[in-house]
Amino acid sequence: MAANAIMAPRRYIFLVLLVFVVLSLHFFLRVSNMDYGALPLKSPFHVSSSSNLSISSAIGQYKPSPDPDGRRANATFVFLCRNDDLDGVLASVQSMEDRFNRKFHYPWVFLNDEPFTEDFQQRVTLMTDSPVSFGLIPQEHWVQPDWIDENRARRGRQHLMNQRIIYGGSVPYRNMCRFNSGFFFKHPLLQAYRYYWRVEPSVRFFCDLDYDPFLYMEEHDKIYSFTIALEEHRETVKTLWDSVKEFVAENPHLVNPENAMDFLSNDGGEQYNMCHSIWTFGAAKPIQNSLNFWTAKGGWYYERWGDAPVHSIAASLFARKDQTHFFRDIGYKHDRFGHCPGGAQWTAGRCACNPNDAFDYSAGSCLNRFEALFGVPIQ
Ligand SMILES: Nc1nc2c(ncn2[C@@H]2O[C@H](COP(=O)(O)OP(=O)(O)OP(=O)(O)O)[C@@H](O)[C@H]2O)c(=O)[nH]1
Ligand SMILES: *[C@@H]1O[C@H](CO)[C@@H](O)[C@H](O)[C@H]1NC(C)=O
Ligand SMILES: *[C@@H]1O[C@H](CO)[C@@H](O)[C@H](O)[C@H]1NC(C)=O
Repeated sequence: MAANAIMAPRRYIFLVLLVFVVLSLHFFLRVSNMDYGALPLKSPFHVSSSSNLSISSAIGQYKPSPDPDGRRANATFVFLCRNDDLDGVLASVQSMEDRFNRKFHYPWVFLNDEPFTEDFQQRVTLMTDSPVSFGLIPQEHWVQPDWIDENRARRGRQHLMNQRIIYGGSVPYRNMCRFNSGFFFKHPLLQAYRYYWRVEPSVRFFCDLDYDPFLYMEEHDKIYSFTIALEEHRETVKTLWDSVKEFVAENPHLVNPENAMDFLSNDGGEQYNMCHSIWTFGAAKPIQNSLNFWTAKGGWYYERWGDAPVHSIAASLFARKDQTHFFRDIGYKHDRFGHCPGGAQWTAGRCACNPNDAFDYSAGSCLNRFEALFGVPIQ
């Protein structure tokens, strides 16, 4: 296990610099106090430190927030990926920088279950003048735990393969889902932040974003947000809802009285309707209290629970419904799912997408159920 950080304060407004120095120190102390193993790093960006962690300065300068009052959210991008994902990673980072972050300068955190190569780090760092850090995920946050009954897990994988469910037979995909569900925010590089904007390889951001969605989240007390809401493959979450009911029965006080149960269930909570949203922004809060419970169920391995249903369910039940936000103005494409704003938002954002191509109200989308929470009639 190891983690390494490359942080990038150089010069600029004294305050920003100071905050950054303090933050860097904080990271450094926090990280170097951990019992992590050595990670060989020979990148030209790296300066050896006294511990087994290497800290270095990224190229470029740290710039102030474009907010008139200089406000900035306590937030970062988080990008889980493999070395082989490099091309898609560069495309995503460039798209984000072009449409949003070249003005806002939020930091980037890249995480991997294997050490990032020097080539990877160098080429990614070139895409941005914001601070960039690369971290290694501790084994215990990634691999299938020993207590999982492998025979049962194998039967589960075989079952989903027989049903031809995507990633049905994949263990790494399950590791990824478990990590994304409840472990990513435990990484030392992410502990310093409250909000995360999750980015994946080969995604595209279609529209200019001229305001700060992180600040929007913070100022409006949002804790979860999305651009795409859809139905899950039923077979992958067979026992998920029973687990939810069990947890709720044991912890009724954690359920928010103003919850979004009607997004998840068409019958008041008896059955799960498979609706979930793919989280874009999130805070760790909704999932934290229930994480040990989910973990103990082993559903990530015995079935193929996705991180999106787990996050959506936690946010929908443990937070107020108005703490989940649909970013209608963020044009986004991930695989075959896309969201494109319409009308004035499309024009204002100079969006490079066709509003008619949006998945929003197609079959399999759950956006209408989300909007119904706020009184919009289901179409
Ligand atoms: N480091 C690492 N990252 C992974 C691994 N598997 C998946 N990821 C990352 O996890 C994210 C999602 O994985 P994908 O394989 O792209 O899954 P997808 O088809 O996009 O599926 P969804 O995101 O669930 O819709 C991407 O950011 C991947 O780069 C892995 O084994 N190791
Ligand atoms: C640093 O790494 C070396 C070699 O792997 C190891 O022997 C040593 O215990 C590590 N030190 C710390 C502080 O982790
Ligand atoms: C940002 O949020 C993290 C996690 O909640 C917290 O530990 C940290 O103190 C916050 N930082 C600032 C500058 O508010």
